[in-house]
Amino acid sequence: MKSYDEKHIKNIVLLGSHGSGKTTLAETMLYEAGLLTRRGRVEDGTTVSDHSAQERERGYSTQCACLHTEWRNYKINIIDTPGLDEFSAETVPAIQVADTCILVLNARQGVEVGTELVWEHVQPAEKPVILAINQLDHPGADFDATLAQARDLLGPAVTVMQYPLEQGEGFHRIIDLLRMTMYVFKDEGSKPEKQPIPEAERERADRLHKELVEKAAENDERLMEHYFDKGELDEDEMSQGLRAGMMQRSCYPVFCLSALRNMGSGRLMGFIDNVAPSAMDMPPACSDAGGEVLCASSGPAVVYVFKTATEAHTGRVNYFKVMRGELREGQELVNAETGTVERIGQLFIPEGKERKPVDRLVAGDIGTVIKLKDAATGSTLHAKGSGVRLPAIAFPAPRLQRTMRAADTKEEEKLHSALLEIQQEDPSIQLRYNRETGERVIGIMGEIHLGMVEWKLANRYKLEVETGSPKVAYRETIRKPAAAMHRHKKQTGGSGQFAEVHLRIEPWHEGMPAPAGLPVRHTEQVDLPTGGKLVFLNCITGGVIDNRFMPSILKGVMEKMEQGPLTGSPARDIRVAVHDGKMHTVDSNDISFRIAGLMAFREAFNQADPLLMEPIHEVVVRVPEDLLGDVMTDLQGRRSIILGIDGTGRVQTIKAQVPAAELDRYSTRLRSLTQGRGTHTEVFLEYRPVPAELQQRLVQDHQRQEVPA
Ligand SMILES: Nc1nc2c(ncn2[C@@H]2O[C@H](COP(=O)(O)OP(=O)(O)OP(=O)(O)O)[C@@H](O)[C@H]2O)c(=O)[nH]1
Ligand SMILES: [Mg+2]
Repeated sequence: MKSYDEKHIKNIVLLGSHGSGKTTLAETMLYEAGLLTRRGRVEDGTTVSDHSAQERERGYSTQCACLHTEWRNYKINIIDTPGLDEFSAETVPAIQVADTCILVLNARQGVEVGTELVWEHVQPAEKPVILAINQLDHPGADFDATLAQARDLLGPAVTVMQYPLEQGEGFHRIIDLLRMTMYVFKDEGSKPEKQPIPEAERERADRLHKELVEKAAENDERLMEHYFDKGELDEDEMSQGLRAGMMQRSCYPVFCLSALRNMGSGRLMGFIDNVAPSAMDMPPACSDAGGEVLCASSGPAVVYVFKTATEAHTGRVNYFKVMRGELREGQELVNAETGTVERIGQLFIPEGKERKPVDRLVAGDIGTVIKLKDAATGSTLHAKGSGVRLPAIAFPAPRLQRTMRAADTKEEEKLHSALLEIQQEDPSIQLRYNRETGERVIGIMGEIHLGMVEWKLANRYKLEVETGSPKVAYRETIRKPAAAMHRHKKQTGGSGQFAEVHLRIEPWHEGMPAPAGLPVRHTEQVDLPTGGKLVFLNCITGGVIDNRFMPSILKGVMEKMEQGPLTGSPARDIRVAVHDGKMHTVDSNDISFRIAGLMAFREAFNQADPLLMEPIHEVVVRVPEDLLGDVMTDLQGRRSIILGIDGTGRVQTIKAQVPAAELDRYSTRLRSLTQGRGTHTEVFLEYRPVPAELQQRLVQDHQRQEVPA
């Protein structure tokens, strides 16, 4: 393979909703570039990009794949990403290393939920964007509607470069407004014939061409003057103006395609080759410290890891972009996060599942290396002494929480380390141990994502796991003051126990006045580990209880608050005033007062109109407008409060507040309600009282569990 410098490398990422045709387009690009003599098909599992066993089994992409072509004087690195939102941990980092984003729209579906979600990842990256309206050969294709929806979502920067003369089965001609020519494709596609624009189309094509010239001119003053002088711009001038517009993101060129029938992809490649910016044209990356990392082969090396995979027989494989400098085998780089010194082994360039050895990689290029010690997705590796660290990647929050444990308890340790390794590949996975419920909880993006994790555990680590619904994190508190006393007495020979505690409890709130009629000798404010406050007052007079036993009483109270009297859920926001008691000179000790404190608190709690509270989540659901009704009905059946509905084009967004207890596996339900076209996010909002009848049922369930059968 020829060697390319940073001026002649272009990195493009294919983005778009599930099934929009990205993998088919990538395959067609390789074919157009002459790297394939035959195009594979997604359905047959024969594409270069969808190479993993899982992808072949499922018939869609589950991870990003790196390919490359040589097109005229450029090396074009192509990153094909999975459209399913559950795999956005693969997509987000790929956007970081791309120079241009190709947003593929399915002309059948127009702007989809998946398109909106991808767009939310593209926007903050501030990268040039090209729109590819694909599947124009499909009977349901509607170019104008798709274009209008794209304008709704992306705004006036949407710039028409081409339009199809027909759509559906008969699709085979494209009017190109930059070259003012008509491309006519034979059935099998590939190299089109160029023909003059038919008379019947002249008026429309001229009008759109004029709009395009003005769009190109507006991005560059010199061009604008030229345009005012001559009233026209030639193709090169327009290309300059369009590139400037792409860099300023005031211009998103729109191309027409049928990737499946290989119509239009050659022209798109040509545009990428002529107009899209190279790695070197891109603005410098910003380091954490605010420094600039210019894409140039001179300067100390900086490498950014955007993908990590674990392969059988090879182990860890890191995919990276050289952000600055050059990389050679044997070089030593420092991991900016961990400080680990990594010795770079054999360098490769990725080609789907294959990789080709190379002896050096220049700035702007994409490569892989195996067996690094602890480089993970999002890691920055830099030359010793240069201390550059690129910003960490913000991965989307998990949408599904499941408990996970090894089917064989002896394998818990093994499961723990296997999950940590899988998390290195896929940082969108969240792992936590819930001390309150004693559960390991894994946060994933959805059922398919969970299936991928289980597949890796079973196939790579030979681990069988059991998953379940995490317990809802209820909280308990009280609604009115109450008082109780408890005498703990055990004086049946040997060391006795004696303690008597009288206490008063009240609902606590910030700024509440001191308790009436009680002298407060000492106040202890406790921020409870499970949230909320305990305010513990020593109101003892006359030394009826020695100060040294107050911490014991507090311990007892906290023990009971940890597992509240109602359902064993943590209690919060209570003020306890210990105002009287008795002690015994010999038999009073720590344990006696702990028990007396615990019991007195429990008795008072049960008389204080105890309340069970449940976590309420703020939920944002995105659905195609034609499915809004079903999704609303389902949501209304979950004790939700609908805050509002709004939307752009065909995607509607519902904002609601829903009890967490009603959201178990909601992402799964939504997937089936919307055939995978809807998605949601949820964040904890606050605690609210549980409805009385539900409280009763939960308390009874708890009591049933408490009383051994
Ligand atoms: N008619 C028609 N079908 C197409 C075209 N492009 C892709 N398809 C079909 O659409 C389906 C999805 O294509 P993919 O290339 O897997 O789509 P994708 O965007 O990679 O999907 P994800 O990997 O899930 O993100 C396949 O059945 C393709 O054959 C096209 O231009 N026309
Ligand atoms: Mg795909």
